[in-house]
Amino acid sequence: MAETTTFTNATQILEPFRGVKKVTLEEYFTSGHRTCQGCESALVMKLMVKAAGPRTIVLGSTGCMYVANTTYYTTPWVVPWMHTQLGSSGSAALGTAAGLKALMRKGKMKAEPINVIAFCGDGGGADMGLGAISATLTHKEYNSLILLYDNESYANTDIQLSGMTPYGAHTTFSPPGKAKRLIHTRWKKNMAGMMAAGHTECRYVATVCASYAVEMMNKVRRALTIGGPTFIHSLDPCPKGWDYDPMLSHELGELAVETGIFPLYEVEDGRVKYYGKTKAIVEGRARKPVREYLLKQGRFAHFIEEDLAYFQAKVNEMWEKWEIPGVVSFRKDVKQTA
Ligand SMILES: Cc1ncc(C[n+]2csc(CCOP(=O)(O)OP(=O)(O)O)c2C)c(N)n1
Ligand code: SF4
Ligand SMILES: [Mg+2]
Repeated sequence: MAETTTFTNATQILEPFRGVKKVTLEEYFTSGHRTCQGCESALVMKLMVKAAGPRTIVLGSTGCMYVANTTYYTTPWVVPWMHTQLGSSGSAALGTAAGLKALMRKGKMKAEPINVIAFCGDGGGADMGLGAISATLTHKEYNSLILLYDNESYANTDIQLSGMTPYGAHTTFSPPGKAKRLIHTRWKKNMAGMMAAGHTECRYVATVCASYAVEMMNKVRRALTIGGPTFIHSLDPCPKGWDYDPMLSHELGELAVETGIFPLYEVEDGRVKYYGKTKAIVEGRARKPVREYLLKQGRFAHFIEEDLAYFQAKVNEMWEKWEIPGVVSFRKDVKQTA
């Protein structure tokens, strides 16, 4: 029987990669998947587990990153991987982290820090599994990372709209028609801001985009080493659901950031830090017009000038009116604070 050891919240030591040449060569998500050409979510899986390294358990809720990645006899996962129910990434992360800790405490396995990462799609994470993720983020005694890969639809079941689908987008649940041009008129949830604002003991929340691969991997490394439960929201262009040429995936990720639609930031111990192109925007660089991003995608092909203007005004509001631009939408009541 293994030795009994007191096991606290120790984490692995994963230093940030100082540039692309310093990134490790080993891959833990390799060939054998069947995602679409240009699928950014697949790239996110690859980068996520590359950053985490071999002593990692990955748990994945139902969705493209489960179904396309685990067709019988072909799996790209090199590390241990487990499927969990669509709304259960939070429960799976917490249960696995707690189980490992208990086994180590009882001496039934070697005491060592093992990364626990649970990923979920926007449907599984921001809609169905929100409660379980929220609970996990309050359990500071267990180390885990929940990574929400956001392709902005229930993609695996043929592109139904989710609470993360952008305003006005054409999905199979919101086809534009003659009588009604826009079926989906809800604004997208602010997941990372919500997680950071509502879980004050969660030490690390970040937004990432795989178009900025090294930065993305370094945010994963920070999330895995700070201790306790952490959350990352990744925006992933999806050629099938967003309806564009797969070669544009990287460019669309950049445009989402450069237009200010998807801000890149991290909240560490309650402190907000913008990074990359978002930091430049905060420091005064002009945002690109949202039309440069929207009109490259077939899901917005039915937009008229009025729709583009509404979308632009909402993004402007996020940058010009929010208490913490791009992060926290509350505003102080001027009368009370004056
Ligand atoms: C409880 C439950 N309801 C419905 C389904 C059917 N289903 C499987 S994958 C999926 C889409 C999930 O969307 P998302 O989480 O955004 O992941 P994506 O497919 O976009 O990668 C749905 C609805 C299911 N597996 N379980
Ligand atoms: S539908 Fe989108 S998320 Fe799913 S495998 Fe294809 S590109 Fe990836
Ligand atoms: Mg999705």
